[in-house]
Amino acid sequence: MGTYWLLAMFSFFLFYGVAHIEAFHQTHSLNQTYKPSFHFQPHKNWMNDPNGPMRYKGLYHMFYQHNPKGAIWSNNSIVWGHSISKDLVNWLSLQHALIPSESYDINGCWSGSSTLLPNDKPKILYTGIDINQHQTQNLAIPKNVSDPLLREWIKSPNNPLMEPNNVNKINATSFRDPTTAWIGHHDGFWRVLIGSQKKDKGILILFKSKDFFNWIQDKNPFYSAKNTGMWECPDFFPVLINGSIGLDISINNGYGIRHVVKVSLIDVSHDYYFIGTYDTIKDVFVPDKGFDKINNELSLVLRYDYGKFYASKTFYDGEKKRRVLWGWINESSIQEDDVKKGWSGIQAIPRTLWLHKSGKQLIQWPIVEIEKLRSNHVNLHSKVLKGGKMLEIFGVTAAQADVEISFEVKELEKAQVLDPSWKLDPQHLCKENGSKVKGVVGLGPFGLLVLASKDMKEYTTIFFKVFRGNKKHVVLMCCDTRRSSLNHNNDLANYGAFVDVDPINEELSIRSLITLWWRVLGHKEKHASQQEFIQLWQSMIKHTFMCSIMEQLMLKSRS
Ligand code: DQQ
Repeated sequence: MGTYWLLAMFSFFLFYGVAHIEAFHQTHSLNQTYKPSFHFQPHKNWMNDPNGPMRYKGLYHMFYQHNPKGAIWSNNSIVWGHSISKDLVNWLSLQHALIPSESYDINGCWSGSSTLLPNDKPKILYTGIDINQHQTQNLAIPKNVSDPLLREWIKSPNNPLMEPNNVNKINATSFRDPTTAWIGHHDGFWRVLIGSQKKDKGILILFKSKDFFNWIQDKNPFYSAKNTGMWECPDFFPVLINGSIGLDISINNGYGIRHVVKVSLIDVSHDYYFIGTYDTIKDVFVPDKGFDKINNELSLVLRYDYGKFYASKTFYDGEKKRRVLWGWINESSIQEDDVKKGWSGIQAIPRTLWLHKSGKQLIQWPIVEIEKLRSNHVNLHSKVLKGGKMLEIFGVTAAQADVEISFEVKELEKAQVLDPSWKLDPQHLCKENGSKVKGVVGLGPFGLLVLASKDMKEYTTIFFKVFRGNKKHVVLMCCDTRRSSLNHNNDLANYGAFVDVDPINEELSIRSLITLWWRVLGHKEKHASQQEFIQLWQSMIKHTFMCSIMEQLMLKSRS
């Protein structure tokens, strides 16, 4: 069996710190390709956005954008794949829920959402690409609501329900991805948001309906911002000011509730969110801090994730009273390699989502069910890490590991002073302070090397660096994939963000979920066929996408 190495590293700076690590791992003896083993994905072929997740009659449903004909994106054959699960971890794949069949969706059934109407009546709203390549919004309902698997879906004879025309002047190729609908308790109207753009202004268009069939466009956009381009896959939901319990979208306003809008910006491929107020009378969203009006500085807006994570969507899990977040992680390989390995795209491990007690950001944490996968506990307590040294974590040789590590940092006075302009480009700062960069000064980098090959030619680095800011210390967190693969055709980016932790009073913690098939690296690697190599590289890179900055930040902010 191949061996992976997990190392705690402390490079290029001499001082003492203390690390505590906990890891749980599991091996699989299945002789499969090197796909991730616990991330949601179809058996084969292309997958992108998560669509219409929900819980219905005791089962979780997951729909997704899928090309059943191949491992790359297709302009005219995207369907809604469909799977069900009892625990959000183990999935059973069902027949496709929606396939292109009518003039209004013949070129693709694109993203959308599900809404549970009163008395447990699920409905899907989705975008169809019509014969003219225009984007239309359509309804589908289950053929048999007493089937908990909801295997068959019927498209409404009233479709399309919303479409661009000469009167509304909606941009016909930028009108897509309906949100889950919610009901206004003061007027009984259903409401839904559709992502759009007008020139370079991103827009959320609001439509209202009494009966879910006839939808009228509201005169005001629900929210918009200049110079942001097309807003894809919007999401809108309430959060509690105090507590981690999730709320149904139709809760409307009330004491102790804030609202969140999330938009996926096609121009930069990132998901941005805003915490704000939903004005139910004017039917608009007012963010506490929106896109910066003056210089439109996107880096100042909150993101769910600072790695690869796009087109995300949440749903309310009424059974467990939580809001769960799904997000798509795209491949980093070139298309030729995706075709060879026969698949492309995974969903990130689902995360529970709630408002931080400061009210200024959201908290995310992998769903608790993931912990059921833990076995073979490995513990390492209070090790002193000296500058420039690496500490191997023995006992974690499996390709799946759930790692939690905390660093207690000493000698904080040695932290380098932060130039305020650096705050705007943490990614660049991560590159400059990477683990193998010569001449790095200050406090760090220190962190984890994961999936390290024995000869140390390949590894992925997740590290912190502490700076001295104006009034307090500032912590940079990075995930560097530049050495994750020897194949330089892959996208070997490095990711980074400043995280809101105080290194004086808190430990710096990371949780890292590694979920590959088991049989790679070490001796095996040297004799792998080209096909196996491609898969190996993929799998390695895949891990780093799970090195989500936000997930790792959670470990401390959660408490
Ligand atoms: N993907 C879908 C669109 C959406 C985009 C098409 C976002 O509906 O805007 O597969 O990744």
